[in-house]
Amino acid sequence: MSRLNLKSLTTPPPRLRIGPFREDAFQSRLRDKRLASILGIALGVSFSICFVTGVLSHLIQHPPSWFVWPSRPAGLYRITQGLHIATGLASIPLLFGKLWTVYPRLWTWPPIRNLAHLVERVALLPLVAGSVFLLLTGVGNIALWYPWGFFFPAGHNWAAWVTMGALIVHVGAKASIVRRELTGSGLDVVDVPGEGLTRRSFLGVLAATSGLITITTVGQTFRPLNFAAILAPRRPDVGPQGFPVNKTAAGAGVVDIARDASYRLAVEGRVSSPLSLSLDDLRALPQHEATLPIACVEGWSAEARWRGVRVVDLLDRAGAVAGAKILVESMQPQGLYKQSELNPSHAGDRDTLLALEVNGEALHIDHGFPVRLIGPNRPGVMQTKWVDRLVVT
Ligand SMILES: Nc1nc2c(c(=O)[nH]1)N[C@H]1C(S)=C(S)[C@@H](COP(=O)(O)O)O[C@H]1N2
Ligand SMILES: [Mo]
Repeated sequence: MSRLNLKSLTTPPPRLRIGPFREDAFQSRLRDKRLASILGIALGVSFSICFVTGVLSHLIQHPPSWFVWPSRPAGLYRITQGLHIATGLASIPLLFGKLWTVYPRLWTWPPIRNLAHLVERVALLPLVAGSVFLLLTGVGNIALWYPWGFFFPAGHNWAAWVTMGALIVHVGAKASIVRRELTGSGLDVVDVPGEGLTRRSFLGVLAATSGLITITTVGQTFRPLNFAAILAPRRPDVGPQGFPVNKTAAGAGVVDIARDASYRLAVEGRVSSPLSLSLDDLRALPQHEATLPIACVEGWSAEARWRGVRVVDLLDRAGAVAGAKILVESMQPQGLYKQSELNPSHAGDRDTLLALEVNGEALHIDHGFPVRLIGPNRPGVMQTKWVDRLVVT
């Protein structure tokens, strides 16, 4: 093929050589395959950790029949969800850097070379849109800011599967380029000669930005960095009785019923002798203490010393069928989180309590007075407050 022909195949016709199609439209020497490969690997790792921990959190809250989340180790969910939020936040600068590096390639000529190229390019739409959507809605959610009309967990989960599908196509299409770019000289960031920011500095700025975001937020769950958590939406040590509240008693509409002296805890369903216990009855039962964290899905966690009645003791007393699932219901009249489920592992754990006290005081009403559920290795959203009924199912 003559030089002329080759040129006419890889550049647009003259009348289209405008805007981003101009030959000199993108001049930065930074936008090369090597930088794109390094950022691609970093994002691949952070997105994968974020995806696996996110799917895990979803399975724990909506368990299909084949999935059983154990009650031990007690702090495992605190770690997996901490990682979910931390990797998501750290991905933000990396994604911006990656999009800046590769977007000139949107204007390559010819737009479509063959079927594989078409598939690869079509997959970019869900990949880029999905990634931006996931990081934006994630940040919105941890800031309790919902400027959208859909239910966050469902939309976020659905987008994650689409994005990861597109990511697999993308990795398949780019694997050989990445291998070529990064083998031989390994991961060493050799710079192309010329002026302006070097590749090494550009990566350094992105890494530093990700690191700064991590250091100023991860203290919301990682205690040693608590002092630096200036960007965390929640301070784990700020709130009544020294830890945060997501849903207040007023917000849940339970202020009056929670304080009503005629309070009774019912234990019913598949039991031989249903129970109806007043607060004094509960206080008269054997009390047990456990130090357990509230690990909110939004990424903050706070440990406290809880004291109350073991759920397993109440189930024994009521003669509940063995190995059953337990529905934990609150007095809250409506809302998605007014009840939660205890699988047999959680129901049978000796540290799963109906707590009456925290850190040596009666529960604050915003922490669930008169009675709240607290158990090891559960998402915060399943630590139901203002409990008035256990149903053995
Ligand atoms: N009844 C009820 N219990 C609830 C909630 C709720 O909205 N209603 N929110 C949950 C969430 S999302 C969290 S993180 C924890 C927070 O507990 P705390 O306010 O004691 O820190 O309570 C959980 N228990
Ligand atoms: Mo939560």
